[in-house]
Amino acid sequence: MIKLHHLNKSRSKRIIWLLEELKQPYEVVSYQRDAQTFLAPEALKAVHPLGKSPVIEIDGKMLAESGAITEYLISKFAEGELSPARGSAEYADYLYWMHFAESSAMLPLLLVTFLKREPAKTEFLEAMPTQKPRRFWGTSTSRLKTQPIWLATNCPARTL
Ligand SMILES: N[C@@H](CCC(=O)N[C@@H](CS)C(=O)NCC(=O)O)C(=O)O
Repeated sequence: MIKLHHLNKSRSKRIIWLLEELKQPYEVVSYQRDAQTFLAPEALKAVHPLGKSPVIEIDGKMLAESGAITEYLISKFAEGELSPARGSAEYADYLYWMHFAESSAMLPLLLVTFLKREPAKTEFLEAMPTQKPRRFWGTSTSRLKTQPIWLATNCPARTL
């Protein structure tokens, strides 16, 4: 059964909506944000290098990134529904909006959210530019040492 590592007040809700829409059985493992910092608890670092949600366990692997999870679940379970035909003009739009949400749109939206908070509630932001990338690169490097083809096997796009 699919397992969803779900953080309260997070993008992970999108995955719950999608799993409901797809009528797939799933189990939720819940994590609560720290009341002061609003960050995820340490326990989430056991399933995601940066301690982020959503993460799903499916087909014997862990998959993070809400966009990747969405695309994977749709390609596996939607049977041609919920996305246009691959290669169609609509498919280009579908990809655009799927990626826009987490790239061009997300940073300004987050900045607006944080700038509205009192300074005392955004102190954790100062640590992020050093801690998160260090953790990300550490995890990526150790992954590359054991699995040089990191992104996927038989996938020319990995070289881009
Ligand atoms: N690009 C990732 C972002 C994941 C992400 O930042 N998740 C937030 C919740 S919306 C999180 O886990 N924040 C807790 C933290 O950074 O400690 C995705 O789309 O899944």
